[in-house]
Amino acid sequence: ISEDTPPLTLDKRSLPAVAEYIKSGQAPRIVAMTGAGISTAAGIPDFRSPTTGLYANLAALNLPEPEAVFDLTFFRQNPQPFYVLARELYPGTRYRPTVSHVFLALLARKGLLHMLFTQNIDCLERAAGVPPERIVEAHGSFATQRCIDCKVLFDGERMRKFVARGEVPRCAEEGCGGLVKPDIVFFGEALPRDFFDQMQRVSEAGLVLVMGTSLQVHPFAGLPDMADEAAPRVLFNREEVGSFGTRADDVMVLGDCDAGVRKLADALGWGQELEEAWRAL
Ligand code: CNA
Repeated sequence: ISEDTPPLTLDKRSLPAVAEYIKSGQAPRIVAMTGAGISTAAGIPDFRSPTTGLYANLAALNLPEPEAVFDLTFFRQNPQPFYVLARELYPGTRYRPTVSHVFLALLARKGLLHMLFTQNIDCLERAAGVPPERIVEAHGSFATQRCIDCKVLFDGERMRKFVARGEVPRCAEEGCGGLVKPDIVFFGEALPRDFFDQMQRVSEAGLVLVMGTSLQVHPFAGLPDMADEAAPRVLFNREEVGSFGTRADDVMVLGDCDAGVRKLADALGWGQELEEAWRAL
């Protein structure tokens, strides 16, 4: 679209116009899609930012390529690098939700969050107070784990101890001894059923917020395109991604996502509430 193309739904392609649209009550169903970029301010590196990214840090582990850490064939041969990462990211250990996470929790508290699709495995959405029934963990989570051979579930408390010690757990079933892996989606593995069951929520959205993702991993990357043409889509990211900029109501807020989210919260008159909720965590 060119600059002269008029928006279909918004008054203008701007953040204040998005705030007005939300305040008017025309967007009661907000669907958010998030990625590693909303957690970098918490201290968890993302995958693809050149020098600070997780892939760059994983170089120290002598992986054939960084993606190998989430590759099942590699995991069978050498599960240790994954467990180094698991120890680092394990929920409830070291990281605190960001302003962006808290904003999503605020949307939920105000009854505006229809669904949040996250690619993250750090569980910071839950920690921020987004109700679990409003979250689709598209790439799985550390909540459960099982043997990669016999698929029998492995006890959560025992798992926590193994991870804390940096040890690789093995299946406790008689005669199995297979490697145990958290139910995090590795490359080539199917996404959780919940993702496909909830996908239709995107087409029901009156507003779509995409935050901190490079939109390079499929099928997640296709979600923003499932939105109705009349539903404005807002991108909070350091860079342009996906098909943003091709629709009449696409608004791009480039830069740090916490900064963009704070601007939206201010325009909504929620600025103070957001800061207080974030500090109270
Ligand atoms: P990615 O491919 O690393 O992309 C991150 C995107 O966020 C990039 O476009 C960055 O420019 C952008 N970005 C980074 N920091 C900020 C910031 N502060 N403000 C605004 N934008 C920022 O990550 P994706 O999530 O898109 O890739 C999908 C993978 C990464 C998923 O499978 C995740 O499981 C996986 N991952 C998750 C975590 C986590 O759980 N926190 C961390 C690292 C990777």
